[in-house]
This record gives sequence, C-alpha cells and structure tokens, in this order.
Amino acid sequence: MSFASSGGRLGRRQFLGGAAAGLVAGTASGAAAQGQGPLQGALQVPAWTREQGEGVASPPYGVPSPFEKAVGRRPRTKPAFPTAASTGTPLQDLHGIITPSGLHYERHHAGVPAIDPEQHRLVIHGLVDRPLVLTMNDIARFPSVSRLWFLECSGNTPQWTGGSAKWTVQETHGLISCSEWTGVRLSTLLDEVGLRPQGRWILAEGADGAAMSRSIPLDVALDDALIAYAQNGEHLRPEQGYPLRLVLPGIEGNMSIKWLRRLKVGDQPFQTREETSKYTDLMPDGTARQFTFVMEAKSVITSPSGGHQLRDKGFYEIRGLAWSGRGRITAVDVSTDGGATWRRAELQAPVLSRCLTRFRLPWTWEGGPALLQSRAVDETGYVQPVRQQLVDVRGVNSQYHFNGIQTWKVEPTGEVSNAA
Ligand SMILES: Nc1nc2c(c(=O)[nH]1)N[C@H]1C(S)=C(S)[C@@H](COP(=O)(O)O)O[C@H]1N2
Ligand SMILES: [Mo]
Repeated sequence: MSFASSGGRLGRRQFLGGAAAGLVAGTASGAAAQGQGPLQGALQVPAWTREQGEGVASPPYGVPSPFEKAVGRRPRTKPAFPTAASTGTPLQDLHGIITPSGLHYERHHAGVPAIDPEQHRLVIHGLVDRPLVLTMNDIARFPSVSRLWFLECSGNTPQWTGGSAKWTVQETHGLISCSEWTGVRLSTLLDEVGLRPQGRWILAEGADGAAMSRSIPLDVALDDALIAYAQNGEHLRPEQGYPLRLVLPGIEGNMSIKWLRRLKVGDQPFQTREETSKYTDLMPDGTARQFTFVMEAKSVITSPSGGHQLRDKGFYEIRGLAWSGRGRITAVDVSTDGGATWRRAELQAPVLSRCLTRFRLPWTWEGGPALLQSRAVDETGYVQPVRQQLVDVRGVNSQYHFNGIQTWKVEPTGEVSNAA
C-alpha cells in the first residue's frame, strides 16, 4: 500500500488493522492470536502459500474463483412464463468496458434453442437475384470483421413512472452489455445475393420457438450490421444466439435477431408482431411511434450504486458507464448534489463508437447526504436528458427507450438507494 499512514486516501483505519484483518483470520496460526500487530500478521505466510496449487487444465474451460459466486445474472422480476424472461448483467461487479460472455444480459421470448451448427442454415431470399442457402462453414469463409459494440434492450431502465428504491444498477440498467462481435458484414452477404432495386426492407427471423422476426430498413442493414458467429473471441454463447445472430450497432436490442435462420428482402416493412403490438412507443395523444430504432445517449454510475453501503468517509472513485447509439461519447459530467453542480469525468481510452465508455471521477464523501448523477454527451451534441424532459415530450405511456439521468441517493448512514 503506497499511502502515507494518516494522510492516505483510505484513511487511518486501514493502517491499524482494517486491511489486515482478513488475512489474519485466514491464517491457521493467526498473528493476532499470538498477540502480534496487524503488519506482522499480514506478513505471516498463509496456508495456500505453503502447498502446491491445482494442476493445469482443471477444468479445461476456466471458471471464476469460487469466492466470486455472488456475481451473476439475475432477473428483476419473476417471469410470468419461464422461457419468456430476461436477466440483467451485474454492472455493479464489473470493470472496464467488456462484459464477460457468461454475464451478458439475456432476453429470450421462447427460451434458448439447442441448435446443431452442422444442421443450421441461413436462407437469404426475396427481392434478390441469387437466393442462397448458407451453412455455417459457408458463412465462416466470407471476409470477417470484429467490432466492439454495446447491445441494449429498449426495455432497459423501466423508470417512466419511477422505480423501486430497492433496485440495484443490475435491476435499473442491467439490460445492457458490451462485447467484441465477429462475423460477416450483412452488406457482404447482400452483395453476394444481389439486391434488387426495389429492395428496401429486410425481414430477419430467428430459429427459436418465438420465431422472433423484425423488419430492418436498408440504411440500418448497410450501416455496419454484422451477421455474428463469435463473441469475445469464442463462438457465440447459446444465450446470445449460437450459432448465428444479427448484431445491429446502436439499435434497440430486439432488432438483433438471435439464432438467425432467414433474411428476406422486401419493398416495405413486414409488420411483424414485434413491431406492431410490441416495441412501439405509445405517445400521450394515443398514437404510437413505430420503428424507433436508435438507443439515445445514456449513462449510469455503477459504483457507488443502489444497494451499496459506504463504510467510511473520505475518498471514493465514482465509476460508471456511458454509451450512445449515435456514435462516440464526448463527455460525461457527474454531480454529487442532485444536478446543482457538475464536474467532468475522465473517459477511459479508447472511446469507441456505439460501444460502452468507462468514466471515473475522484470524490470525497464528507459523510452527509448526496445525490449522485451522471450525464452523457455524444458526438452529435445530444445531452442525456432528465426524466421530466422525456416525460414532457413522450408522456408516461411508453415502456421503452427510457434514457433519463439516473440518481443514486447516499444517506448519512452510507446507505445507497435508487432515487429515480
Ligand atoms: N430469435 C430471437 N432473437 C432475439 C430475441 C428472442 O427472443 N429471439 N430477443 C431480442 C431482444 S428483446 C433482445 S433485447 C436481444 C437480447 O440479446 P441477448 O439475449 O444476447 O442479450 O435479442 C433480441 N433477439
Ligand atoms: Mo429487448
């Protein structure tokens, strides 16, 4: 530890025993038991250093430390139907910008199908010159690209009418994750089949029991869309669409059809269930906005956040994530007084388009009440709004696309809760 004994960021307590307590307890012949100080205690050779560790390749596919068991995906509510469910990413437990594949949020409308890649086919037909049936081997032969992109469900942050004070950031914002996706650009496959001039919209259909289907306008399809077969360096996880999925950067997650089996080119939208009765935004005047694709700029403080307990006054690093479906994040401002004053956070490089951006800001908690907020700005100049600004335009009938500023309330006791 590099801090001077009393002036350090962690305060005096850690240097007199706080930090060493865990180690002393973990040592068979604890120094404390022998009446030594915490420094001597921490310098005792622990049990695990006195013996050989586990051998290599056990198990062949590595798993997290058993001490990290508490870190996991969880549903916010009990689903009405077990296979039509979602689980959130534990944002409060993660660092940097990449979501480990096993913690990528999940949203399935009819569960996770078990697809044999040997038997899986992608059909491309409709208004094309040369309809194609592709095997996974065929798809793997096309020129490939990798992209770091976030994926966010438009139902993330269901706080149009406020949320529960008990919600953690996993519950308010967990339906977002960020991966490196690898696959073939959709435009590469469209070149292969030869798009007819009347072709304007593309139906994408999944092979799951929901046969999830959405219509994609041509400009979105040609804007770097990926037919992905890999995620974070390995094949897609079954939950993420193994063996093949669409990934549309910056666009509501619902459009990124998993277990992709069919692309049909048409001259107009196909008006599937998911774009008529669902995934539309009901406005105050009773009309509904349809095809609201882009995920607008948004941010959230992940630490400290709902459910956390600050134990000591003094130094904290406020950490969080920001993103925009329209490009790069250019700034994140952080307030600790509910928006009265703002300070600019540091953005972790590289800051990538339509990717998560990690921000950090040093903060000294004096022990009083605080309201922690973050506000993202993207390269179009768009500034993340407060809830009232959203409600003024869109009312509170909507379920989707809530990107308002999040507030975490810190009590003088150090308890942190959702104040949205
Ligand atoms: N075939 C199919 N694709 C699908 C879905 C689905 O249920 N079936 N869910 C959609 C929704 S609503 C979202 S938010 C994303 C979730 O992707 P993920 O589970 O990989 O996070 O996939 C989309 N693609
Ligand atoms: Mo979603």
